[in-house]
Amino acid sequence: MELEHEFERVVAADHRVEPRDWMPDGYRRTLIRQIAQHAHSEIIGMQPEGNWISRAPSLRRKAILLAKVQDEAGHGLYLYAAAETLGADREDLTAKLVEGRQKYSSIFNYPTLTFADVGVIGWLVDGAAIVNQVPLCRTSYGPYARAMIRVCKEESFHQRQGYELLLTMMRGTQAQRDMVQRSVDRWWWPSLMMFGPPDTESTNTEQSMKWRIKRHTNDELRQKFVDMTVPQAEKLGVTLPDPDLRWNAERGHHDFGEIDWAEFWQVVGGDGPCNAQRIAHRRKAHEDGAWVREAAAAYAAKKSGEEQVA
Ligand code: BYC
Repeated sequence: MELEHEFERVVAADHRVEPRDWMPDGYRRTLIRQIAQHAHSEIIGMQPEGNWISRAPSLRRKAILLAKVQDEAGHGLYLYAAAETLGADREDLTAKLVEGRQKYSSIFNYPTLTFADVGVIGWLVDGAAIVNQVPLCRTSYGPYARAMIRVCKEESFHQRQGYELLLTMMRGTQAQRDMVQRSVDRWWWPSLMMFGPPDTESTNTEQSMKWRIKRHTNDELRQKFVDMTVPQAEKLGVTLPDPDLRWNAERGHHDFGEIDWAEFWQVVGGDGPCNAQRIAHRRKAHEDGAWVREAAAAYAAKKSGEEQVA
């Protein structure tokens, strides 16, 4: 009872819960679920853009893209480390991912068909990620909140590189402008789905808000993203593919059309355009890396043996 009161006091005072503190089992389970899903998203998220590294149109674009994809690997690693502070086992999390027992963001199950998709992922996907993740810098669990600070700084660079790439293409030929518009048409709705199901169908939001793991609901963040993105689209000169999108002066927000939730649940359920390919690729990379893990473990064992002798 006393431990529970202390936990509630820490959360209510907006202080951070730390790894050695007592916490309810449900709080620990929810955090492991969300942080693991977040880590898996970063790691699987390397694939759609990684597809274009060898075909980037210039050395500069290739260097930028390589740096961005490497950042994503780094984000995945901080997040797996944060999950480990809760007692999760890294090997077990990877096994759950490749066996389809843990989720990753729906957005990474869509294909990258043209180089414009690299720009649109930066602009819309990283833009959505920032809106979702900036409030997570104030999430109640200390290691997750601290990881988010660095992640958000890097995401901000990712978002700008995407927007800058699109501005360059929009100043180019008509074919380039058409390529950008088609890419926006394909990524707009899946980007809105990144924020999760509507609040009325979100099973975890209420409890996660009470524990201050989540600081805003899915619909609040989705609305913020739409409001932020509309003027950026205007400046860029692209049309967002939603005939119902318009400013509502009464609400002080943009209204937007109905999201295809059947498509969302289909993709989350494993049946999106690229789910099988993404998981097969991840499984192969994990198997191909077995020798590195074995060598690292053998080296660590040898070192600790040497230390004990000394
Ligand atoms: N995709 O109760 P709800 C990046 C699941 S990576 C798949 O609202 P919650 C980047 C949800 O897990 C950014 N599944 O859940 C990387 C739950 O199922 P379970 C990734 C989804 O957790 C590379 C069920 O639906 N960001 O930026 O309260 C390149 C009901 O949902 C999705 C994060 O992971 C989805 N979109 O809220 C470029 C942020 N949405 O687990 C960029 C951290 C929902 O009960 N995560 N589900 O079986 C979060 O903020 C929250 O977990 C969510 C969902 C807002 C995503």
